[in-house]
Amino acid sequence: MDLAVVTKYSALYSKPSGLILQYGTAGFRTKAEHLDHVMFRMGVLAVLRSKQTKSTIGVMVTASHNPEEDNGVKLIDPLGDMLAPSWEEHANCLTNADEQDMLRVLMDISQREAVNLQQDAFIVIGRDTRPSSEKLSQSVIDGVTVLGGQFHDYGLLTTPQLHYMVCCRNTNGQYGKATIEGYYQKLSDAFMELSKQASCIGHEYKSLKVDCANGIGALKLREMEHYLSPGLSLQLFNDGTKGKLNYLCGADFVKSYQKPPMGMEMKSNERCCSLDGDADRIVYYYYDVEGCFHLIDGDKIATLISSFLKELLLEIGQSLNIGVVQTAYANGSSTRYLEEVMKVPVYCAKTGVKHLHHKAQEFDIGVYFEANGHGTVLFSKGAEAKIRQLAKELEDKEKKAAKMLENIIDLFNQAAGDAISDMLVIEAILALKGLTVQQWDALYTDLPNRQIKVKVADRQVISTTDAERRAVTPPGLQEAINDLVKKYKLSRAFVRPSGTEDVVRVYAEADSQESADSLAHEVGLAVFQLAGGIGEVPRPGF
Ligand code: 16G
Ligand code: MG
Repeated sequence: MDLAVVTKYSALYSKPSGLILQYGTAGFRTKAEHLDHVMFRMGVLAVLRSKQTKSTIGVMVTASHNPEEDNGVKLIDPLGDMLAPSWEEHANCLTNADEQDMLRVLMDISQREAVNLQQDAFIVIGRDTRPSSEKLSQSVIDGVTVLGGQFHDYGLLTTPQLHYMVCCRNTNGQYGKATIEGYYQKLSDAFMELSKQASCIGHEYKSLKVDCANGIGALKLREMEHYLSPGLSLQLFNDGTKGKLNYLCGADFVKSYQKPPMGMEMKSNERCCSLDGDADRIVYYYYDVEGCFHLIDGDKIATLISSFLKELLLEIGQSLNIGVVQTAYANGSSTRYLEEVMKVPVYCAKTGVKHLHHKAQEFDIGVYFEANGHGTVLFSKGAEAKIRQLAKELEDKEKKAAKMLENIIDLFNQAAGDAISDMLVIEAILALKGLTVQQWDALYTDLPNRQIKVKVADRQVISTTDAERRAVTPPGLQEAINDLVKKYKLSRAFVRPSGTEDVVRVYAEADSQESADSLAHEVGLAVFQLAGGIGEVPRPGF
């Protein structure tokens, strides 16, 4: 490796002075024009990680649900999962190093991680549809090649598709073929097999309206459509031909504002869903006959999926342990329903997919979803082998159930939560159980809730414990929250510093919307007073 060349190239991607970025819950994210040096350096870092693990590493260029002008990057580890925390630290050091220190930091990381610089490296790259993404992914490629890494540029991909490719490449194709056709084939085969089991698929299960957030999901669903025919026909909205990415549409918009996306034609009781800008999140919704909007979020998706899995496990007589992982944002009604009605154990993890994913790996079958629609199901190696064996050995009804479970294993993207794969699982389950969207929604009623943001001088003065459900600092804040919560019925509230925005997030739920709004406001005021608030605390509902 010629270090002089690294220095020379690095200078072409000079870091804007004073810019400090953090590898947050989902990688680096900021305005696209500030990211050139980050991309180059993440290309370099991916090569080091690949040399160290002797595996293919992924680099995804996307800022997910953020505005079109933003961009971002994240690295994907060998099993298709998120980058290991110690390497997130390396990513911070390398990205924030001044130009003259960049090479020293690079060598320091190599030494600390015992990277053999002579080892081969292979990187796969994907990008979303943002206008800035193509150029930025070229900067990643420059970073990869300057350190002598080999690469394959998949071009436009959803984030979960790149996770899938990395997983396939590092498991010798056992997980699937590392091509876009391989991905479509694997998912659609499993979906079609499942659909065949639905005794009489009514017309309502054959079509679905999808809001694609004007993003990559639209392109990829168009490509996939014919693989799903005649099982499911998709009507795509916000497909990127007219509107702006994530603008007044997409899963984040629908979940945050509890309204339908712009540009969607919805008739009452019609099942609709929204993906986010990189298609790793999904929420469902419908209008009832009175014109009232109903959101079906990640919590209800987890409930539908885990109840279906539990039924199948009962049929095949297996006591594989199943656990559901949520975050503090999960609606209290969903947790109660899962624990008390469905009798499945529920665990709470910190916000951010990697924390849920990690926890879900502890079970034979780990179902994880954030309320915002990120999630998937993980099957342990043992559980998967057992199910595949039973699908061969069992007979009649039991065989059918085991085969369905086998198809479900193949239909989930176990490398990462995937809106396309989740959508197909949900569609299959609804058809198999003959459930309408209203019946699904009626499993339980969400407790009214409210989220607000409070600006403070330094959000890091807030630290939390117990999976973000209790504040440790500043002193007195948790006591204040406890006193406020006592004033309302069925109430709960917590605060946490955001991992993606310079704000403190406040969540409150209670027996009525007025109470939830008022509790959120009061907790916001406590944060403002005790944590150095700036500006004003939003007053929801007024
Ligand atoms: C990121 C996370 C998401 C989390 C959100 C929280 C991934 C892929 N994405 O988008 O899981 O819900 O951050 O944002 O991990 P916040 O910290 O600003 O509330
Ligand atoms: Mg996303």
